[in-house]
Amino acid sequence: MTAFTHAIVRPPGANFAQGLTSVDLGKPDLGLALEQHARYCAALEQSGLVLTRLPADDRFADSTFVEDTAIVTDRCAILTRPGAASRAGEVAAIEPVLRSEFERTHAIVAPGTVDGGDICQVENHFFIGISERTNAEGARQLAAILAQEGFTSGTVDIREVNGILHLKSGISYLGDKRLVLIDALAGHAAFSDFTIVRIAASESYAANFLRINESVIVSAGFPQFASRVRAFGYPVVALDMSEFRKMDGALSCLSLRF
Ligand code: CIR
Repeated sequence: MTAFTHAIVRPPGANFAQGLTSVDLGKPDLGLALEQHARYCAALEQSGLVLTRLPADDRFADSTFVEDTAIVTDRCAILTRPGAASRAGEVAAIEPVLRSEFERTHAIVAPGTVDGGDICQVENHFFIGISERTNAEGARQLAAILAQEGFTSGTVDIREVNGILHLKSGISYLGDKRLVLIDALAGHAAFSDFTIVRIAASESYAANFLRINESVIVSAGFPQFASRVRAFGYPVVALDMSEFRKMDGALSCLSLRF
């Protein structure tokens, strides 16, 4: 399992509620979102990570979802080119930080688009989701960069999978060869080498979680999944993500971990 020592985070800004969303869960409460973000940062620190805390950036309503702007690995960082026009400027805003933290950076270029939320790392392999945000050309460029850095990769087309924005809305790696998947992805040939942990349809939001060093950080409110993770022997930390969920966000979206 990849060991993590650092994470980059950015709190939501004053216009957080004006960001993109495809769900109908009401407007987020900024005060509560900031509290939830603070608890998220504390949980990352308790898992052993040193945080780089960027200031809120009111130019971009979705900029708290820093995960989409880059793919960070133990060898390099890859700047993405987000698929939503309103988010394009977020990459330039984070680029200086990534250039200072990483010796080597690469970038996805037009006409490729990639959102970091579509990229799921499992040891030295990357699953690349083709979605409404990540196109085939972006996936091709990313696969070539990853190969150059000594990683393998493969694509998973999620355009026909209902209810998920990004690949990682439906899949996370628990470690020890266990992949947690929503039902719609469980039969995909790309995952046949893994022990599949299926997530109940009623708990599908919980499919996005964070395994950080020894801990597993899950979204609060999904007791079946939390008890399964505990039964595997991992310590579980549950965080309320209600305000980020209203904007299509989940645990992984709020940080870049390396
Ligand atoms: C968006 O639609 O781009 C944001 N409102 C949510 C992004 C969530 N990011 C992620 O899953 N990595």
